Amino acid sequence: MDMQHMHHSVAKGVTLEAKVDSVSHTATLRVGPMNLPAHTSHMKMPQPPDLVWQVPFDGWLLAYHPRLVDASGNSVPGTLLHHTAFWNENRADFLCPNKEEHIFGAGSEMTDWAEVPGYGYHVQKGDNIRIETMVYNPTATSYDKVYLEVAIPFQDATESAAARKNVYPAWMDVKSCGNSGYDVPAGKSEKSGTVTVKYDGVLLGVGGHLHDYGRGIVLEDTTRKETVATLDAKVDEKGQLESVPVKLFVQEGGFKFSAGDVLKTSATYDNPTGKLLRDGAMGIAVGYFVPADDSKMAALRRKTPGMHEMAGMSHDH
Ligand SMILES: [Cu+2]
Repeated sequence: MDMQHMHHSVAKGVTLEAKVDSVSHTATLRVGPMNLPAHTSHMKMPQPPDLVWQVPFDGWLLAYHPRLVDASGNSVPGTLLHHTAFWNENRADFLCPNKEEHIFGAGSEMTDWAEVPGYGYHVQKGDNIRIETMVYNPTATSYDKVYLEVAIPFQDATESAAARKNVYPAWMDVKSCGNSGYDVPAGKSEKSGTVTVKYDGVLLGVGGHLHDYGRGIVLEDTTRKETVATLDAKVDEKGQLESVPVKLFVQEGGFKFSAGDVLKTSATYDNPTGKLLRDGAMGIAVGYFVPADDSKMAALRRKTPGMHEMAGMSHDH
């Protein structure tokens, strides 16, 4: 638990339900139920505890389809999700080895992570996936018994289908390798940070994660002096985030990175509230990285999971 977590009270009765359907090859994770009174900020809302999904198979996770639903399975607006983050506690992140491998995330933008044919994120049976969820409710409607549901199509390693190429989720954060949250001042602002790639390889595509009033993310390879992607957010008339685009390089064979390249991520915000929003912002470019030599990535497996707790390097909030 870091200092940020301590500001929140823990929501009672929120559990993780995991269903693995071996016919449709889909794992469905449900976090809930959560009661979300109207007009409640993420700082005031009781938050779910961290929950852990133990992967019951060897294979690949192929895609992530997040949505918010009520008890009867009807859709609830994505704007109630402040943030969710999935971390593989058994592996270190390839860009920020001080952190666990950050394998999936979503916010109000509810970006659907589609399958990239031929690729997948490799998991081993027994891997512990830690799920952090933060909710809020900026709307005038109260919602009861809300569930975060994430459907994850997978391929079992024992299947006859050809093995997949491994992708490694790349989180390029304006806070570099620290906690992702930061204060956003009133009006227009920009924040940027860098991270160094230590492996040769390609980025298959890039999307982004912002919070409300976020306007855009730019990812640059400053070593090559190239802009990798410019992602302009879609916001509503109040400046609340609706979506962040995804740019794919799969057709071109990926955007090439070399070991030693410095990547710079910049996020812009335009906060119309007239107030500084404490811990209100994140700015992360998110992509899939394919290393030129996959065998080098085996060193990222952790022998003693849980070290992050002691180092105080858990994700933000
Ligand atoms: Cu966030």
